[in-house]
Amino acid sequence: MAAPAVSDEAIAAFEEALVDADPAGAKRQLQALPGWSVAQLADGLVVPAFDRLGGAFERGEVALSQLYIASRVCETLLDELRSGARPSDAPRPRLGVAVLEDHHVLGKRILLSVLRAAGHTPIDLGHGLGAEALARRAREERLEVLLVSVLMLRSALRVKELVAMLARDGGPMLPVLVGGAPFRLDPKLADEVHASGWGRSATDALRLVAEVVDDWAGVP
Ligand code: B12
Repeated sequence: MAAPAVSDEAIAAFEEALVDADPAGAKRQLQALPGWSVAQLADGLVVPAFDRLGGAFERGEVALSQLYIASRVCETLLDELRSGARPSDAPRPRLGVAVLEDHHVLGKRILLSVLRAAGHTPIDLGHGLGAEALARRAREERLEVLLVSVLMLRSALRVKELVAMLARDGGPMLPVLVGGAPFRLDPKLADEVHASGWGRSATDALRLVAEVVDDWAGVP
């Protein structure tokens, strides 16, 4: 379900608490939205606050160290919210989630939480992996869908290399789904790097996985 709108004031207050490295203040903002899922909090509060922080960083108003601390505070809070979802008995595709090249891990953590809450058992392949290493891990893990998160344009462009490597291996092509800031900023980018699909939010990942799995089931 899409996140209801959060006021600009609430987003600004959450951002301020993160910049001030004030976990209690940040938690108060999350608690002001009782009953919200991790996906809804991500879309409504976390991503907008970090987009604002990214702008402030570009303008030189916040330091890299503040971004780092802000992410750590947020990671801890989101971990506390993790639902106790148990894997479902329904057959599920083998999913892998990774951050290609860069070290921005918050989106991957949210993605993992949302997939788990929906009954999937995704494999966390880590972050900072090069295209070759990731292609190898994907094959070793016999993945059926690979979800790649990237936050830097340079890393996003590497998806093309990753897809080419997977295609070179022969066998059925592994669907590669992508997401992260570069794809949100340029919706044509996913096609340019030959991704099988892209999503704006972690909730989109659920729809995309269902779509690619359906497409595969339709292949004779
Ligand atoms: C926090 C942050 C950091 C933190 C990261 C800490 C951590 N543990 O993750 C730290 C301080 C380490 C950092 C470092 C750097 N950063 Co930084 N960072 C950010 C910032 C502000 C927020 C990123 C974030 O966490 N957003 C919140 C998460 C939840 O959002 P998300 O990842 O987009 O995920 C959501 C969706 O996109 C989606 N999604 C994500 N993945 C996927 C995948 C699939 C398949 C699907 C369907 C959906 C999906 O679901 C998520 C939930 O809704 C961004 C600005 C921005 N607007 O993104 C800059 C930004 C990404 N960083 C940037 C830069 C330049 C750097 C550094 C190079 C800075 C430096 N001088 O060293 C380093 C590079 C580090 C590296 N090699 O990776 C630039 C990149 C510019 C570019 N053109 O590439 C940005 C855009 C800031 C800017 N405006 O300049 N950064």
